[in-house]
Amino acid sequence: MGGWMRIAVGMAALLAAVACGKQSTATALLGAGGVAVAYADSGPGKTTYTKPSQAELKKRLTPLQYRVTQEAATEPAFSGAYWNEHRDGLYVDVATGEPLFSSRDKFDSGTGWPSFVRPVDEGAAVAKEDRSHGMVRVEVVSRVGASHLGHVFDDGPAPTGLRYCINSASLLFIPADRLAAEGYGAYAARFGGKAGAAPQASQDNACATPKEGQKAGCAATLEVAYLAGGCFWGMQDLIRKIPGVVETEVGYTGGSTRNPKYEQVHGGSTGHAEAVKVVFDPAQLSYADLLEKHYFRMHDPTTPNRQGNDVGSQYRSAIFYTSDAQRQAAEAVKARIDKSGKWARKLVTEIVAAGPFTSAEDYHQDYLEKNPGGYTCHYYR
Ligand code: MHO
Repeated sequence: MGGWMRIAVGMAALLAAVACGKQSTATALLGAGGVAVAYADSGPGKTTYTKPSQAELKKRLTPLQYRVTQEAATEPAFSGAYWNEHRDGLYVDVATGEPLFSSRDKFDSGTGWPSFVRPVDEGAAVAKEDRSHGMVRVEVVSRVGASHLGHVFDDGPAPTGLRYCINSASLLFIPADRLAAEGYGAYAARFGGKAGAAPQASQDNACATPKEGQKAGCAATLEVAYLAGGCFWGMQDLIRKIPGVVETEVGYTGGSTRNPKYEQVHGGSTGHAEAVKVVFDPAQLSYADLLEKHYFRMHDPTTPNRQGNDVGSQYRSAIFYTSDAQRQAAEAVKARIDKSGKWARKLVTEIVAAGPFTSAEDYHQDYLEKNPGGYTCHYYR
């Protein structure tokens, strides 16, 4: 502990053009050539983190985790596991396990991405210049594994004024009471006692409210769709295979209770629909094509509260849009199919705004992969 050797690489060259248009604290994290500072590998706890090979990472990480940490993709806002995580604990690099951020530095930024005012240790996250997507931003990568984590902006709350805007998909959360068991015992002391007041979110948040003519700083490169069309086992099994789909997850949405369980949804009284959350790459697959070439063909969109033998509002046909562009595309596709005469009856598919999505129990995830030949009523028509 202590004695963190700080090796400044070159002189601190400050870049003028950043997302906020002024010389910023975030930019000051950068050093010459965009390589800020390197730190000797000594710190609390384990110090021997290594980056696994690409082949190993491909095996160990989910496709989304791989895309984000190794290829610098940005997950859709409000879609990840941790933007709404409020428990005490440590966030580590999902690729290497190296400690990155503490819940004690986390705040609700309103952006839909987990946000922190600083890394858990000085230098645990390293700043790099990023000129992709027509913006000049300060990218944040992990120190050992160089995993892409997100970006840092200078519109954060006290005490640092920084906002580390991080992808959930690059993180693994270790709850405070699991630290010792997971090999992070050296960090346990930091979570003793009551958590102090969380930093207050800044009102001037570049991601939530980009300035006129300015792209949103956190610019997601991936998009998320929430689709319901009957038993989610069969829906997920077909959607998973569509080129451009990065990740799927089954769950419940569109209901009136919080954190529903399968039995409650199956009873039909909560109003939830069995749905598939689809993270996809819009550069490979447009939302309209996802609907028109796949979703509307893999189920019968004309049977109210019913799909095959499954009857009940949890089996309704419904599209939960996450943006106005999605709403418009969904309405246009639905009208086009109605007009085409493909179906003898009118489409009954609901098009409604997305709300909370609760992941279904593990045994429902990828059910037909775990149970080949299991029940499904979905096929292309
Ligand atoms: N008919 C199936 C539907 C399951 S789906 C996950 C069953 O009742 O097992 O609702």
